[in-house]
Amino acid sequence: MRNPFVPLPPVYGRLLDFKKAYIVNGVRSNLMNRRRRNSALTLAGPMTLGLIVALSAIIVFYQFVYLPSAGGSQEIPEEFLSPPGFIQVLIVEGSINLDQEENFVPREPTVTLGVDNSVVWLSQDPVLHTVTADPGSPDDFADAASRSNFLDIDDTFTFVFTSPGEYKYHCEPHPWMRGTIIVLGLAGE
Ligand SMILES: [Cu+2]
Repeated sequence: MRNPFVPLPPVYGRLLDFKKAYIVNGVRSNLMNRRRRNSALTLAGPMTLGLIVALSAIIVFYQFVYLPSAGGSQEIPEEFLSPPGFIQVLIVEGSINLDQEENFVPREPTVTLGVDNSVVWLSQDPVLHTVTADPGSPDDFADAASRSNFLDIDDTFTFVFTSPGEYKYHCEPHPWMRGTIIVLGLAGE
């Protein structure tokens, strides 16, 4: 054992100072690393929140500002939405009979936008029937003329067509019952 009262040779003392400095610096750099890591962590929360807010803003802008203005040129004219006239299609009695030629009457009427593009189906049959858009129909018609669009006797279903085209439909429980509405633009195309 070294006698503690004997002073250390100068070289050994310097060596200890070096060790101390090394340890102190090591602790200091560890602390700094931890501080850096902590500040990175405290930033993560607000940055995620900011990202979510920014994404929401973009979605809201796209849906409520960009889309309506992009579709603005295709705004539906008032006379298309509430035309003066309408066409009636009857679902006649006995429509479920396979050998009965008439079910949707008239089977293929032509309507004109702004004139009579409102179509009213009226059931005269005590059997439930549907007016169901064929697959691939435009969304507005497909949504309204759904698979569950059941009509009992004296029930009506009205749909206002707002763009030209051929709209095919059928009866869900009796798929041999088929009809088409031909919608013309004002210019007759
Ligand atoms: Cu039917």
